[in-house]
Amino acid sequence: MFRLAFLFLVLPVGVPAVSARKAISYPNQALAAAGVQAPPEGAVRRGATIRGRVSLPGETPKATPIQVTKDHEHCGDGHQVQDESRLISARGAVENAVVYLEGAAVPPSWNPPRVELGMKKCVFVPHVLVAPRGSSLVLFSEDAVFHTIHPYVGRRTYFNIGFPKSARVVRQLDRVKAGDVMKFLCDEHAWMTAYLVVVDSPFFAVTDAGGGFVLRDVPPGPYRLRVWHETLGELSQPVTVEAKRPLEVNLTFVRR
Ligand SMILES: [Cu+2]
Repeated sequence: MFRLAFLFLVLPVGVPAVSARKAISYPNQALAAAGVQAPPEGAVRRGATIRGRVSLPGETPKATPIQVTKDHEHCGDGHQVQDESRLISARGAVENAVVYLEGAAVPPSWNPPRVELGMKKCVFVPHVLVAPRGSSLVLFSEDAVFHTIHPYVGRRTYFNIGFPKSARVVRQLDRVKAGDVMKFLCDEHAWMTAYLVVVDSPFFAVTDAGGGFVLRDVPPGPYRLRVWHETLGELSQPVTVEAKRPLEVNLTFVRR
């Protein structure tokens, strides 16, 4: 385990520096697609976009693939699965970090989104999720082998559902609180893990392969930007959003 501190940098910019081509969660877009009411119109009209990147400078040894030890005919790719606990590029980009804005008021009429966690070839997909308390969690299996979805909050079992074959189940995230991290295991396959970070904010994302994230339509105001990563730990820093003024926020884990 790395021992880490953090540095940070906030740069107001006119032109976004981070392209967002893959696997970023855009809360407002996702909510719109799900038919969920957006934040109040006035706030959005004056809102700003926060873009940034999460990184860990320096050389990180390439993760060793995890050996599949059971159900070889269904699981993994070539009897291996990727270790997604520290997907860090040669340039230090940190993928699968959760980024969210603390202190952002959730409008009373705002409906939490539905988030999905699947099982494909004996891997949880995606490996990292973020969702507000009260969200619906859609669980599904595409595999013909028996799985369980067994999430823990700390040492407490949240539920344990068996999936003898392809199926779909919906559960509510109503017995968790902001800041809880749910760890998902499968009792049949020891290598299967996933994480869900519970937040109390409508502005959240999971970083892409370039370490990038985007939070759109953030109303003006002071906030704290928080980052959670499975193996690197947590970062946070204050940010102040001004009306229609884009922010670039780069958050950097440091080894020591
Ligand atoms: Cu399994």
